[in-house]
Amino acid sequence: MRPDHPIVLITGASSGFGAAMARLLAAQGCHLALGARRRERVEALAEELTRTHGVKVFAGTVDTRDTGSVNAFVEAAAASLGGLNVLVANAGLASGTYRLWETPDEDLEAMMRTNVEGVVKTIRAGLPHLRKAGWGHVFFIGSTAGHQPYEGGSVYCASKFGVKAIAHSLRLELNGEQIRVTSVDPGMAETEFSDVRLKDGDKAKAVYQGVKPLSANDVAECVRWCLMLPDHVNIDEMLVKCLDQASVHKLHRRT
Ligand code: NDP
Ligand code: 8X3
Repeated sequence: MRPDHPIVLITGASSGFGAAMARLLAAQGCHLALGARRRERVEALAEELTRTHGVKVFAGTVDTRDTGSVNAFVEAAAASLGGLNVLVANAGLASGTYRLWETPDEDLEAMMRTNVEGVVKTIRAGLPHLRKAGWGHVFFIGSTAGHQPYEGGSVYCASKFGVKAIAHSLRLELNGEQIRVTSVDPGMAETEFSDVRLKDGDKAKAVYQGVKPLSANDVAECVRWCLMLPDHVNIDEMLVKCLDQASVHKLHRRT
């Protein structure tokens, strides 16, 4: 049975979806392990959530591209919190909007190493703790980019198609165990995502001009809902877009 206070590990908790999930799940009584490279941000969030919700929060630095860093973070989190029930492999990024033939190695490697390798490393390190607990839930954060490719997104889309494949394989591999596997796949959401991708605040703002995009909290709510369902119910994939986004290529912009 789902514990009354599940212990949830979230990567990429310094911003956007990860920070919003931490806030929403703390309000539900979940204990949390929060990781990202920007330590001061996760520490400040941990302090806020311990104070406001009285839950246990472990905050640590993790670079999900690095096996040693991931293993150390996961083991320290499990030791500090007394185990783990839920993994949210959220850390990820898009870097640039290059056509394939223009893509620099640096951006190619950043996306594939974080979005694909980092997700595998996080789940590989965390799964033994879910098995030991006897009840678990693994969340992938995919994207509409893992359903429909677009120009200037070949590598990012490939990474999110990769996330989809990994989620499907893991669900098959875990069949028969009390560990659910869900991929929450959002469309455009206003976080730091476009600042990171475009490295230009004005261009990042323009992405959302005239549109009401998803918020980080909307996506966090999807995770919360999937987590709180009865034990025998597994949401495999949740494709969620704002109403203004009918597809990757069709957006309603108010002028
Ligand atoms: P943000 O840029 O706001 O957050 C990204 C988070 O990932 C940050 O906390 C960042 O922390 C962390 N991160 C990045 N690289 C690493 C790394 N190597 N090691 C550890 N943490 C890392 O973006 P979002 O919240 O929007 O993105 C979260 C996830 O959602 C990503 O996987 C993204 O691809 C996906 N997504 C986003 C959508 C959107 O439109 N916003 C839509 C669909 C999916 P730090 O820099 O401190 O390490
Ligand atoms: C982020 C959504 O449309 O920028 O995954 O690829 S999109």
